[in-house]
Amino acid sequence: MRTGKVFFWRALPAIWTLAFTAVAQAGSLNAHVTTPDGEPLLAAVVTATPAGQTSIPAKAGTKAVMIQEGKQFVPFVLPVQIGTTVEFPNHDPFRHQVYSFSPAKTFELKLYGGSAVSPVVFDKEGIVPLGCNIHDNMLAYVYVVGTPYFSATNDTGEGKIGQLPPGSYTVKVWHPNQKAGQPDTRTIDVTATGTADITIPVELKRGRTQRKPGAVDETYN
Ligand SMILES: [Cu+2]
Repeated sequence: MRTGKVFFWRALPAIWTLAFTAVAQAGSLNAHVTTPDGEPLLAAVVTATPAGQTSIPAKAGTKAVMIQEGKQFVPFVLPVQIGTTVEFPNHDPFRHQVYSFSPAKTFELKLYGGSAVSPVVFDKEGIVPLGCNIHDNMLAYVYVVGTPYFSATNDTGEGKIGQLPPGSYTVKVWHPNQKAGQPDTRTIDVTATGTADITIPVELKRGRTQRKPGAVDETYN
């Protein structure tokens, strides 16, 4: 017993070194996205792109899910990395017919219920607004990004990105109701152990409010 204790204390520095080596390879980014008035902005997408890189494709087999439930898409904004396969399960007891006319991905799913529908591969960066031919109020966005480092903000406006290898990154924020033409990128340096904490104000289009998930946004037409 005594020997075991002595061994533990002697080994302690080595244990600490191992623990820190394991976690010290990556930093993180904690972005706070707000309106110009300081209100937290939910459903904004924060991306961090390593300096000098563009259009990094997702690993083969990367999947994401856009649900239809209560005549709504869930989530309202789904960020995915280029090359991701998205499934569109219908949790409602009636059918939906999902489509997009966007240049980044034009598609139309046949009228379907349950999971009886083919997944869609998003192979081009950009904004893909989704609609339903049966329910005009249904609206959501797939936002296709060219980096593995992204996050959608929660209801406190926070977008957290972990596992960032040390280096320089271009940070960008996007929101569907964002006013055009505002400077929306900045450069940050991520260290091996640190968290980069930044606040990004986003101006919304005139008359547009931020949409709460689960509510129909009457201001968006
Ligand atoms: Cu529908």
